[in-house]
Amino acid sequence: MQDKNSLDMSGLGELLDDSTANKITAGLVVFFLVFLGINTLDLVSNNDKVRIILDGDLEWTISFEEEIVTLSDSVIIGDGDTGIVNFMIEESLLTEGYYIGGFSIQLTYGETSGIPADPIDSVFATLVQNELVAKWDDENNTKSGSSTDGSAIDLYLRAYDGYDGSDKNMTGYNEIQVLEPWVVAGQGLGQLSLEVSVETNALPFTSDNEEEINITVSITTFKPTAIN
Ligand SMILES: [Ca+2]
Repeated sequence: MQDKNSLDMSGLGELLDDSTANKITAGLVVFFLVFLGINTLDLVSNNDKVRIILDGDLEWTISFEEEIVTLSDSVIIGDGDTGIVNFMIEESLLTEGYYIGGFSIQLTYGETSGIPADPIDSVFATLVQNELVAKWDDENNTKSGSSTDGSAIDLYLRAYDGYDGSDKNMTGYNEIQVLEPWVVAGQGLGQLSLEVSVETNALPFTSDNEEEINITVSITTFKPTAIN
């Protein structure tokens, strides 16, 4: 009677000894080499893309759509007096998706005494630094000005860090990341406060003791868009 185990063993031994086993092994090795090769090629061809994604250096252009929101007021200030004119800058002034870039403030006046040949008065204006969220120390600011000839006084206050309206080149992973510096909420909000003084100039024996000042605040608002 033949041993069943020895039969199986001989069969296994045959398989192992046989070149078939070597062929299978060689086949597997070739398969893995090809597999590895394909993946290596794939990695090499994708290397640039992979590197760009990992380094986050996709190039983006941020452009800005602007909307100007205008507020105005007028104030009558006596000779030698200083008045305060306030403008509340609230989120409700803004179109959804817009941020405040900065404030251009213009003060204008004429001679309102009604006295013929009454010389024009002098006006002085200063932006009062307060809790309003702005770049108070920005080099582009003009926080005070004066006029002695009736010409307009132009002031400027930057609200948003780095915003000047021109396109910006950014690098980053995606749109959300590159837009991040341009969607900071709360910039420019608060009370915009102006100190305005008047010194009248009058003809002898006439009374010119006040002047009316018109103030226009143009708020530059912007909506950023990223394109790559
Ligand atoms: Ca005058």
